[in-house]
Amino acid sequence: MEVKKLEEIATNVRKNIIKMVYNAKSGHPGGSLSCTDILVCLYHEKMNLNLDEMGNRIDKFVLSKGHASPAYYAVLASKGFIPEEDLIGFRKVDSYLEGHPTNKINGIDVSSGSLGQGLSIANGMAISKKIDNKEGYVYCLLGDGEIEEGQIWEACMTANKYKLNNVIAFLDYNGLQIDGSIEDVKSVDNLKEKFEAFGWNVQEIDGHNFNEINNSIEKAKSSEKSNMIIAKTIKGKGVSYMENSVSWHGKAPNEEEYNIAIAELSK
Ligand SMILES: Cc1ncc(C[n+]2csc(CCOP(=O)(O)OP(=O)(O)O)c2C)c(N)n1
Repeated sequence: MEVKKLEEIATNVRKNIIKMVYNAKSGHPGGSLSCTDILVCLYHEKMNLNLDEMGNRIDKFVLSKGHASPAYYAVLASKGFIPEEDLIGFRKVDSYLEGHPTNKINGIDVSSGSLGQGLSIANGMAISKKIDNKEGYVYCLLGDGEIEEGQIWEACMTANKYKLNNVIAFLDYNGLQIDGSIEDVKSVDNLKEKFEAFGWNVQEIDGHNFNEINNSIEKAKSSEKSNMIIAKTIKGKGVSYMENSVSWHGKAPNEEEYNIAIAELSK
């Protein structure tokens, strides 16, 4: 697909993120907007979403940073897993689109939201594929604040032990956490060297550049090791007053802010 088309899809996803969070009066816009381009590239360009003879999806995806559910739901809607008109029910009591993803939703295999667990689940899926000699990859999206959880590093050791070269993880490296920068909360510096020391193949890319996202996945597929793609991103990407601002981690825009956001994304 042409980059221009992917960008159009991503812009529509970003508008839906803003609409969902505004309508719910709660949710996480910043970290949803930062990972939008990665999700769009995965679902519209790279993942094999067909089912195998046992009814399992060939490529799997785990949203470990489950609070980015608005981005996930909007991308699933853009692929037809969820009716787009259902998005407006996000976080409402009578809607199935809960604040964090559940595996009751069409297209979602893993419930998430408690940070730190997704990579371990992805490993399990990848080991299962190896045992059954199944094709396909397990993609996992992590937050940079999330990797301050110890379980992530245990999962890195596990993936290396079992030589899980069918795991392709993305780190949404936006530099911000829930209430400060990742450096201030618990510094995770020298990330490339850290993941390499855990036995992973590591790439560093611009997480808003579709060509770089695309190429990094192709390179990962030819690696003998588990893959960590450190994607430099901007928290709140696409909405000027949300960009690089920790205050938009988990807050809904008011009516005026909503109108500005939609106008900016419509330019
Ligand atoms: C185990 C656990 N502890 C705390 C939280 C609360 N929490 C939600 S989002 C978040 C910050 C995550 O930061 P990051 O992974 O960088 O997310 P992003 O900036 O990409 O939104 C925290 C601490 C949680 N969901 N799970």
